[in-house]
Amino acid sequence: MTVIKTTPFEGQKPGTSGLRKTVKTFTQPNYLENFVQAIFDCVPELRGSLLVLGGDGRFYNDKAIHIILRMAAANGVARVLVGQNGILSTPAVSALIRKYDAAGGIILSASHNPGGPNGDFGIKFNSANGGPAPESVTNAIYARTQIIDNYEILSAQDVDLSALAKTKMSEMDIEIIDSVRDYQEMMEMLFDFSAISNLFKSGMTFCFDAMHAVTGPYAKSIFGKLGVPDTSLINAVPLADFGGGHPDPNPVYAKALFEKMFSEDGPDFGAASDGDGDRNIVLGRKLYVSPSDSLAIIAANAHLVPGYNAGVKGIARSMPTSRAADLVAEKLGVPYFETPTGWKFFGNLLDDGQITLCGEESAGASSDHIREKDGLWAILMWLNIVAARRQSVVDIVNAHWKEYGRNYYSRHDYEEIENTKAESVMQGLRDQLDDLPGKVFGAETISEATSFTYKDPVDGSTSENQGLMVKFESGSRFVFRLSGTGTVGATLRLYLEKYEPGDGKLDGDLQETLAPIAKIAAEITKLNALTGRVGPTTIS
Ligand code: G16
Repeated sequence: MTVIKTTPFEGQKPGTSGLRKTVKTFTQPNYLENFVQAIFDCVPELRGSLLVLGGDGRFYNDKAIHIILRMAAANGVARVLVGQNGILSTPAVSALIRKYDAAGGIILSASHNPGGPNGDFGIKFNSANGGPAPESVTNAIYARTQIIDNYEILSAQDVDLSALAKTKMSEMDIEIIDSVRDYQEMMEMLFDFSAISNLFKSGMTFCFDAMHAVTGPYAKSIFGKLGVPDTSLINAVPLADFGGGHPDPNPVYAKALFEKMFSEDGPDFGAASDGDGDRNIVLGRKLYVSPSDSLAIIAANAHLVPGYNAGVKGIARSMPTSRAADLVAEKLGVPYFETPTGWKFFGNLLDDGQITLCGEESAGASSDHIREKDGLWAILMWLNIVAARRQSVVDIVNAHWKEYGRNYYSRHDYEEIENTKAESVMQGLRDQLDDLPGKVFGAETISEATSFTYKDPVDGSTSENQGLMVKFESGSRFVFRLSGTGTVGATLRLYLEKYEPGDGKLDGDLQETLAPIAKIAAEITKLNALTGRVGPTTIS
């Protein structure tokens, strides 16, 4: 074991989901090592315990795994489960931590950010409950990185990650495990695989886009078992640079899938997942189900699925996610919660048994089966609901809107703008919050304008400055927030929502319907002038 002297790097503060930086930043000597040592220093429970380790297969994944294994051995970890070829999706890591009572897991991923030598890399630590480390832990890790002066590492040969085998590195046991098996077993427990495979037997056409990211092998195995032909799975081979694309399942980056689904003879059911397999989107013929609606529809139909036939205890959504799921919770008579953006904020509610389902506008949904969002789980949930209701995705969405009303919803992203410009938009709005209520803009009157603060109902901790929200008397609203996952400049997100009751106009054009709210948001914040942009870079 060698103790290497090091000096702190600035900016090793985990964002919305772990530390994400460019590959160039991560591959500087000692950069990864400092952060990993900070994890071992701040989570002493890892000494003598089990650690789960894997990533989404992006560039630098394997090299980072070899470094972390040598550091884990030097820091007294007893045993490590590593996904074959270093591959584990984020939900699979969460499931493994829980199943094998690990003290935690390290996931190497920058999620939906692009990969390759000129792309991004990332590292996240998940705690013993399987979920992203809470802010108390990530803050401690950051503080440690700012004073770190050495790290511990073993001199050892690289382990063969390609063969399923047990081996040792000094005193530490290492097991290279099948990346898919445990996760698939869990899915087979939760869902009615025979009902879903009957759907495919009866001729339902399907397309899943793995975006050359981690879910390729999971999809091949799980959908293969359901009788889906390989030709229905596109971009299913994980590549270190995701084939040059952004593994972000949205209309811009999953263009091939959207074109297929919106074509004249497109498939009945479309879906995609992201870099590390925690996000999902679902599409019907010529219909993209917004993630906010997806959560609501899953919640309204969960009782039809074997793993959830006991009913839903409660539902949580992140603040910028639409209120569609709240309406379902109200009807079911169960509690619902509004949390800040970031999966870690659902952890306490799930651990405390207050909620069964949770989700976010950023293409994330999951349940209490693990402590991460879970892309393939959400897609299987939809398939099971389609099988149980014997209705298409399009019919299910339309029936839902008729029953609950439609929350028209869209997110406008202003990407890679200068930090100072993004901050001036936020500060400008923050300064006006007290004066906005009562102001009239065309047909809309502002009823409330706040900076979102969350008080965790389980541990009482408070998280401030979690986005700026402006609500109207009509029930419409807009939210501004700065992304916590980007690596270049700032990304300003504008979330737009307008509610239309079930007997109102449910088939309006999404962007046209939301245009008046977008216009008010731009007017109040002087958005175009302050950002120097004429419009958003991505609309989803
Ligand atoms: C991460 C978190 C999500 C969160 C999203 C928001 O997603 O895990 O809980 O909703 O970031 O991103 P931003 O801060 O850019 O709006 P992922 O899939 O990138 O890990």
